[in-house]
Amino acid sequence: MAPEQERSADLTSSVTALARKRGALIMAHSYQPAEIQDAADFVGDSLELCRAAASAPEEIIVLCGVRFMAETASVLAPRKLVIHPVPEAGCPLADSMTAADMRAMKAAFPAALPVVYVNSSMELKALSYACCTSANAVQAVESVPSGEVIFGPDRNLGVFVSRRTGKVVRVFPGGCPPHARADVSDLRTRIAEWPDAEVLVHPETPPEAWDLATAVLGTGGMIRHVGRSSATRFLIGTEGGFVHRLNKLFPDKQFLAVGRISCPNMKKITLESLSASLEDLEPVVTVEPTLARQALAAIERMVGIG
Ligand code: CIZ
Repeated sequence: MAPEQERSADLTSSVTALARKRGALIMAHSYQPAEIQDAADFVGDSLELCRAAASAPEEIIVLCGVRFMAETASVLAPRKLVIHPVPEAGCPLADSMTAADMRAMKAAFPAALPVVYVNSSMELKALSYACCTSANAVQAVESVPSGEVIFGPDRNLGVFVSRRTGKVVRVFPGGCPPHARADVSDLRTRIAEWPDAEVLVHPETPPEAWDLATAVLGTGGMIRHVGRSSATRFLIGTEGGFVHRLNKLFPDKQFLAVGRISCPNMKKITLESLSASLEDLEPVVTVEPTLARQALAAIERMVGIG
């Protein structure tokens, strides 16, 4: 084993031993670096992380992802200690729509009920009827008891949802910078190189990428699609870290990340910062209790859908 690999393996063993000593559950988003996914007890998308955080017996959750994920887990599991190892790991998409933007849209479209992507601030969730993830955005919008919906912050996901529901969807023009700038020419090149491959792209990518795809899916949907498919090669148009999860789940199939989609915030947590968090049981995520109460109904709707 190369010295760097040996060091990483030692650190992973000490992180998992420390987690057991503390009675902590390490949860990682599917976009986290490979070594964080390998150290985690549970890896999943936002919806799976929320559900697991709420139902896990552990009192301490160390959430390796971006900040809104840890905040959402903390609202769903208010009696647990939720730790987010690197508080600066935020989400520009979540920051792209403010509460003032939402109030302005509500004033402009008074008959519309808001549905917000989970990649949003707690203030936005508190102003919304329901939250959703890419796994249940279509069902969440369909479940709203109005014919008109405000959708934010992700424009591409909003357009995707509006094409697949019978609702009038008022879409806020925000975006995930790495997904919105996906390199569609790279996608075309890889399709020419692997003509037999199925092409799976995320709905946060631009519609030109959807036009080249076999299916447009969130990461949970991609996993289910690969599990059912007889294809052996897949081009994956979402954050590159996800391919590690696919390789582990489906060792007999081949995956290639396409579109050069890389989220710098998802790469901020390291084995060292995870270890320090377990040692000190910090930094703890807190959400102001009144705000948490106001956001809970929208978050619970999300967890109950799909
Ligand atoms: O829902 C999530 O966790 C995100 C950010 C993407 C996906 O499709 O899993």
